[in-house]
Amino acid sequence: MRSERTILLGAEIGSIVVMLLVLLAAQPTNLVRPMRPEVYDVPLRDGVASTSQTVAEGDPIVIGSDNDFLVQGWPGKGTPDDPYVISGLTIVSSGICIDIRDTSSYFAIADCCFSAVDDAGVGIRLVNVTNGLVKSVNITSKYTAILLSECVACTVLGAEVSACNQGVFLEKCNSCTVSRSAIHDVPNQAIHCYECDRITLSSLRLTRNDDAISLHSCVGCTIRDCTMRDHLDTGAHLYFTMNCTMLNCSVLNTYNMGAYVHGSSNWTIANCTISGSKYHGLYIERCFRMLIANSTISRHRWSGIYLRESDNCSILDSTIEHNNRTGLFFSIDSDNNTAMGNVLRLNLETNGRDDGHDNRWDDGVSRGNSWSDYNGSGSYTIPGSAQAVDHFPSSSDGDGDGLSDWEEAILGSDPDDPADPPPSAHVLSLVYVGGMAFSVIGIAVAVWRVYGRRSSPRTALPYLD
Ligand SMILES: [Ca+2]
Ligand SMILES: [Ca+2]
Repeated sequence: MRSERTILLGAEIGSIVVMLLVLLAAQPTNLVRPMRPEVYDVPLRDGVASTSQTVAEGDPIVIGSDNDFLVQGWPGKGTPDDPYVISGLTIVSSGICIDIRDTSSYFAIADCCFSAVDDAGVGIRLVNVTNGLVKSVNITSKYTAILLSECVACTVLGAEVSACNQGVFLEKCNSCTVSRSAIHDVPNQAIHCYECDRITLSSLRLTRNDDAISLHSCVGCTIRDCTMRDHLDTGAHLYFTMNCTMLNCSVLNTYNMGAYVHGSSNWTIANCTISGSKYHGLYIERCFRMLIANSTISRHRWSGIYLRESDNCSILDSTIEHNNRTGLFFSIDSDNNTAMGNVLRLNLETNGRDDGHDNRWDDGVSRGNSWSDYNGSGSYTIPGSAQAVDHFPSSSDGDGDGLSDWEEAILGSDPDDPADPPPSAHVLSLVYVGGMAFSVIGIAVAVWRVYGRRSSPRTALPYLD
């Protein structure tokens, strides 16, 4: 293949120069226009399937300029509608299997397999590349599977990476995407972004790596619809990053923390499930203006959400349950944070703790949090040196059977089992609810007598239903 390209170079250099001039004249002014949509249409990788290639092994490919695509005879025109295509190759090499730098032509590396016999080298390296697409590749036993450096508008789609030392590494990249890919059994980061801007990581299945996703000194990135599980260290490791979002992600069974956020600000973490880590679920340290919303943080060996030296953060409408230590902890020097609309239940040591200053556990009007250890009357004082108070607490009911978690704790039934309460507990609960109703009616009558008909007594009437 290499020798044919050399002959091509010798025989057709003149016409290539002419073609190149025509091509340059035809280059679109918008260098980051996406390729035609069907180019991106690949199935979601689930970490099991592999691309099957039957082509012969080839030599590494080196492209050092746009001109090299032409010189080496790759099909295509380098445009969004007709990108250069490097496809159907299997390359086994200790070096860099495909090495492309300093190009802005549109190209696709598709349906290829890259590996090494000695776990060395890089599968695909793109340096100073704009408009590159890596699609449906299988990379095993390389030191680094895919390396993008100083790239713009490049996409990795449908990659399967396994048994490499490092998965996909982006440094100083802008507006690049890694999507619909599976990375597993990588003893370092599956995805690592360093000094990147507006990177999108979506629909990734990341399993049995060290860290699943690591962002360091990044801005404006999105992590969406990703599953990170069975990690040797941390699921999402977010270090000095700003203005980023993590949406609809699951982080499960990590050996260290589910997510570790340090020195970062203006993050939104929403609709996420972080569960089953051997340390804290979500550890937020020296951060500002973090928003955690509509998420489930559960079953961690230590605390569910732990803020340290972090200010102006909001934890809203989340379920924080079954953690071995504290459910939600505003620890030392964590000030002006807000926790509201959360369900804090069955955390072994305590549901909440506040050792900071000026943190709010309600909206000051009507909305606080639901607690499994709230008995249904009065306010709820959060343990800790702040002596913070939820002025509008409610009782949580994890299984939705109408008995609060607190009542179930008294009755001895299982607050997570909707089949509860058992018959004996039913009797007890009837006695309990009946007694409460009796008290409520008595109070209501007394209040009515004192304040007259226009006063509407606030009662626990739902218990009578
Ligand atoms: Ca219940
Ligand atoms: Ca129950």
